[in-house]
Amino acid sequence: MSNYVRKIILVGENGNGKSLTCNTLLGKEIFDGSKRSRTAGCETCYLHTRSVKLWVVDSPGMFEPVSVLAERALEIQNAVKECKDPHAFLIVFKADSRTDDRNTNTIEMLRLIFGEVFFKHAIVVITNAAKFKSDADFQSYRKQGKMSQIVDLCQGRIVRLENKDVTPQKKREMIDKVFALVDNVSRMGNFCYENKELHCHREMLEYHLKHVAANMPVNNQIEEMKRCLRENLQENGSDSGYYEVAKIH
Ligand SMILES: Nc1nc2c(ncn2[C@@H]2O[C@H](COP(=O)(O)OP(=O)(O)OP(=O)(O)O)[C@@H](O)[C@H]2O)c(=O)[nH]1
Ligand SMILES: [Mg+2]
Repeated sequence: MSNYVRKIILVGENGNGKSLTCNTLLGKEIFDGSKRSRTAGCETCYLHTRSVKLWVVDSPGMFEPVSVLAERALEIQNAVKECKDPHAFLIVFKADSRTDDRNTNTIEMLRLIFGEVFFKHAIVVITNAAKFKSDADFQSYRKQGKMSQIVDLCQGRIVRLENKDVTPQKKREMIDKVFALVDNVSRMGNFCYENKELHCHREMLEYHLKHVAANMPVNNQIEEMKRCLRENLQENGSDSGYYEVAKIH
């Protein structure tokens, strides 16, 4: 067996099924995905069996508490401290998903937390896949509204996953699809996420946490953070066109 350990970080909005997806990938009930539980900080699990070497990081939901987004964002960024050189990020959405605006905000937050390079390693995962009545139903979901732009941003990588009530064989097939995408994005472990400007993102989030007004609407917080990050990156001598190129609206 090779030394390749798949390193995967799960991110996304609250309650979309990150913790249960971790459990599905691990094949074990490690993380609490019960109805009332909310993941509060990053949690890691390393699995080493005869056939699988896997490192999974579960992260807290993106928009809770909503009062100051930067607080959660800093916690989510800790995932790359806990799991250095990750191969892939799974952006978790769910089949009966929310409005386009929420999806767009998720993407903007991920860009603010991890930088544009994040999307080179990102895979869209849609949980609650049993809700799709057919393949055509899934195809129309992935083509609707902002979802198609998000999938394009992730270079077409999308997979559906049902974390409950599926046969072991079906579950195995879904897991294999996720792993195949992880292997593809990481070129069998030879290509890892790295962002030399991550400190600019962290400084911006720390600044925002200290200075943002507690009741500022989410969209205004995001705009404010983008402005601040642009300044930080420019001061750091980074590519100044960064945010103009990256927008998905
Ligand atoms: N039917 C079904 N329910 C799911 C699926 N995935 C998650 N759930 C349910 O959705 C709820 C939230 O799942 P979690 O895994 O805790 O979601 P999370 O993204 O970790 O939530 P936070 O930690 O709060 O951000 C739980 O009640 C799960 O049982 C799925 O594929 N199918
Ligand atoms: Mg969770």
